[in-house]
Amino acid sequence: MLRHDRLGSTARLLAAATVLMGGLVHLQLYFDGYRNLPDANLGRSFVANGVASVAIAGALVMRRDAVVRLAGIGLAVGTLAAFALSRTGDGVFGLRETGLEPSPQAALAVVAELLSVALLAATFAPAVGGGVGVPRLPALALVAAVLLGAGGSSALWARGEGPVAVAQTPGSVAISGFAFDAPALTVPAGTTVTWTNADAFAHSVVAHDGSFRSDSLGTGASFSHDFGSPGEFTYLCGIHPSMAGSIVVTG
Ligand SMILES: [Cu+2]
Repeated sequence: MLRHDRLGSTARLLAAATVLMGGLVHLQLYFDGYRNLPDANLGRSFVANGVASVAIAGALVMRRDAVVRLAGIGLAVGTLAAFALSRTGDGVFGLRETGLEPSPQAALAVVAELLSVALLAATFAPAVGGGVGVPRLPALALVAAVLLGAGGSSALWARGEGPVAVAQTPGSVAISGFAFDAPALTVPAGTTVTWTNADAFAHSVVAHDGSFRSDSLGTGASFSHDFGSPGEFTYLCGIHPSMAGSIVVTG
């Protein structure tokens, strides 16, 4: 019986760590750039995820109640659903990412949420048990949880590259803060326009008329297109469709 309690407590404390980790990744992404997305609901949802995660992680450490464990499962499942949604169609709240971008945050969060679901679901198995209140032996697990959360988040924050300097030359558009810094650029025919991503997040450049389309541009990457004939060319970011710009080519 005691053994079951310890198993359950350990699973619960490890789940506290993975729930915390998932929340910290969301907060880090928010402060690192997602707060700049035009749709404020995206930033709000990331902050809400972070706050809920910290609260549930704390409750998981202190309480064995089934309702807390169910809340943890609900949060993790909801986060995974939102993650899947952000990879399909129009995405969520103006955010449309691909695969496991941004790296490594996306992969970290997915693993953390999957582990949270698995560990918390396990506490409902009779062979594992829900665990006792605040256990003594798994205090080690608690320390490990805090260290994992703190270490992982500080590593995430430490790796953020500084802003990339982009020279303001004619025919250049810097991408920073989830925006094209020259959203309406006028150039003479024959100009080569170069977009450079100065953001910590991948972006792309996609013409509405299909005349040009970049790959996903990582930090510091650039894309150029020759504008030979006059006209107005509107474009957007293929990853964050709310980012838009236009090039007016004069004759
Ligand atoms: Cu973008």
